[in-house]
Amino acid sequence: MDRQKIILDCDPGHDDAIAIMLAAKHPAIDLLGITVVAGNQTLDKTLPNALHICQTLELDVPVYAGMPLPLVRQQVVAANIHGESGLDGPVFEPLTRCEEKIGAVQFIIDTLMASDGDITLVPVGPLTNIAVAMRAQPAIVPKIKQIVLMGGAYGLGNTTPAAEFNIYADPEAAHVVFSSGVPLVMMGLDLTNQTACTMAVIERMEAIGNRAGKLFGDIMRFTHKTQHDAYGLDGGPVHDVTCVAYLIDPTIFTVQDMYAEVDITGGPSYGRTLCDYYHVYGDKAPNCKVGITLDQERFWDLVAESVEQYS
Ligand SMILES: [Ca+2]
Repeated sequence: MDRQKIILDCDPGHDDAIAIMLAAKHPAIDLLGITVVAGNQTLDKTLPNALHICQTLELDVPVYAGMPLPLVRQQVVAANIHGESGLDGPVFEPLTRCEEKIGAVQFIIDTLMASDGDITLVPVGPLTNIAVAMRAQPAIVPKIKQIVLMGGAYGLGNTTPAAEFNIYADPEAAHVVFSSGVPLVMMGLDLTNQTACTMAVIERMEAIGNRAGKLFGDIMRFTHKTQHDAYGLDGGPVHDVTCVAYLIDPTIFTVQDMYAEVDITGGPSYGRTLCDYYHVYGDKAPNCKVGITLDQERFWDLVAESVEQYS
């Protein structure tokens, strides 16, 4: 099996933590680095959260600090879902891991420029780091194999009626990415809300009995409650995990080619991903594969297979 080289760009975040869990150990993935961005919480929280996850799981993957603020808009965070720390629930040991000396944007640029065009970017937070890297060094754009991102929706938003959180948190950055010409895969809420992590799933992962299973339980028991209270869901969806799972086994998913763009006009639909589901534009070629459905049983089997990789 060819291991797929990826950079995971995240804002941990409960589902981000599970995405790291898969990306770091699944044999199909070669995780080159974790770049962190502000999103679910401010960067001074998401960065230590990423380091805590790596320390707890004993991962030696490098972690890079990225952009602390969105490009244009006022900062918004998702404390209603992820708590004050951005990763409420687990109790961590004191932090001994440190971030790397160079920043996330520089790491993304350097790594892509030195590559043979075989690296996939997996952004599962606001797209600030990716957009800044593209603007700082446009020569990286044709080097990116593809971008598999969590964000947006062709249906309803979760932060405004129109917009999903990751895109709403930095619409201008998302616009840079969606209009870049890089092949995109968009796992939006329509797809990711099909991954509600029920108590049965939590108990299954905990029963594996290793450090990853325990962390999975500590994390998902918290979002089980917040997602139920906020959206009436049966459990917390592991939105971000779908991107990593898609790279491991795309046959679990159905996707549809669409033209997608981001509303940056600042009106009530600010931050909406407009997805041309019915190809009504006619003259705008699809730029994005948009996630539609997934096979839940095979998805959770894949997550369990990843949790089992840990000691
Ligand atoms: Ca995230």
